[in-house]
Amino acid sequence: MKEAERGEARLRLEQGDISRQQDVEAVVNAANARLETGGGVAGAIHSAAGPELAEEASQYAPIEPGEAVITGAHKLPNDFVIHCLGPVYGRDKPEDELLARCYRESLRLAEENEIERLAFPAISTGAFGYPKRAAAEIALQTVLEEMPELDVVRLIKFVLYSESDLELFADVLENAVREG
Ligand code: AR6
Repeated sequence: MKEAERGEARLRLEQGDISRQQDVEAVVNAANARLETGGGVAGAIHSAAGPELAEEASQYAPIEPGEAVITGAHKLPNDFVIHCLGPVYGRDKPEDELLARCYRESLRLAEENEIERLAFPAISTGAFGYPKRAAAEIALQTVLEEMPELDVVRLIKFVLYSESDLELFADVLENAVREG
């Protein structure tokens, strides 16, 4: 299952590169605490946005696991970047709560900034080592729970990098919707 609805909001799973999303006002960055460029999502977002992104973000650094901050998107085809620091698996605890907080905080910032459409990557599932299925369960459950409460956000995309990650998220979404 690649789509679900709750209240007036729609959730959609796609395969792609988070730094090339034309149809959303905000993209979420799987950030590091210093809000600098890095590998994976952060590397793609910072290199597409240009050095002004790190310059703007530096005023908010360092951030804590589970925390999110918002900046402009500079050369990206979006208006905003929401930078969220996910937990490092096995180090930042309780990791499930910290990961859920990332998604909730990002949605809260989207609402505050009148963002109707945003895209998430699979936070913490790369360099930070969070097992993908467990991370997908938390990500999708948290977003599905929040969706009925949203006043502004209408579209939440998950942009997964590989076909196999897309299939994994689709399987987890089907189970989450079936279980209520
Ligand atoms: N678009 C969408 N997803 C991607 C992309 C992309 N361009 N590139 C990788 N992924 P990661 P984390 C997937 O490591 O685990 C950075 O160096 C990837 O396959 O980006 O939260 C930062 O500076 C994986 O499933 O984020 C931090 O230090 C997922 O995105 C640290 O890594 C997240 O992988 C953050 O680690």
